[in-house]
Amino acid sequence: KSLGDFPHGEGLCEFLHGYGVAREDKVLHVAVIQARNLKAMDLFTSDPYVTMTGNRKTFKTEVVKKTLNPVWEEGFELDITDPQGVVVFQVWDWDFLSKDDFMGGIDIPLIDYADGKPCRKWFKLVDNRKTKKGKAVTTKPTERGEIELQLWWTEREQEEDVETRRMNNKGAVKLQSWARMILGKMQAEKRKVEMVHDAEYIDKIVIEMQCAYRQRMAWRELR
Ligand SMILES: [Ca+2]
Repeated sequence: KSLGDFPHGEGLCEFLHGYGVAREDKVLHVAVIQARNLKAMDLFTSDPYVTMTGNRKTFKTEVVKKTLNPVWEEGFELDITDPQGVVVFQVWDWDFLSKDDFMGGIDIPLIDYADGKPCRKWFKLVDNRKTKKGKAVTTKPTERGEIELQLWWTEREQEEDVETRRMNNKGAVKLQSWARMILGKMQAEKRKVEMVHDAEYIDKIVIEMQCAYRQRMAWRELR
C-alpha cells in the first residue's frame, strides 16, 4: 500500500516503537473564500483555482475563469494526524492547451491555529513550490496577491457520542410514531363524522329531487 492511498479518517502515525495507523480525533475545516490582486498569467487575466494539500491528500477548487479577483467559497474537511503538520495552499492558472501556471501559495503550520478558535484571514501569496528533494524553490520576491481563508477545528465524534445520538434518535422515532398513531385515530374519527354528514346531505338531495319530480308531475296533470 502506498502512502498516498490510506482510507479517509486514517493516517500514518509515528509511535514509540515504530509506525502504526491511528484514527484522528480532530477535523480541520477549511473554507477557500477568495483571492485578490492576482497576477495575469494569460493576456491580462488568469483562470485561477486552488489546491490544498494536507495529511497526504490534495483537494482542488473549481476554476474561476478570466479574473484576478476570484471568489471560490468552497469548503473542505481534513483529518489531522499530525498537529505539527503543514497545510499547503497553491493558486494555479488553468490553461486549456498548456501546463497550468503557478501563481502563488502559502504554507500554513497547523500549530499556529492550535487554539481551536475559528480564524478568517487574508494571507499574502508567496512562492511555496518545492523541488523534488523537498527544498524551497528560490524566486525573486514578487507581488502575487492575497488569498482569504477560513480555518476552524472540530472534534471527531467519538463512538460513545454516536451511540448516544442513535439512542436519542430511537426515542424521537418512537415519540413520532406514537404521535402519528394518535393523529391517525383522530383523523379516522373525523372521517366518520364527515361520512355521516355526507349521508345526510345525499338524503336531502334525494328528497329535494323527489319533491321537484312530484311537483312537475302535478303541474302536468293540472294542464
Ligand atoms: Ca489560463
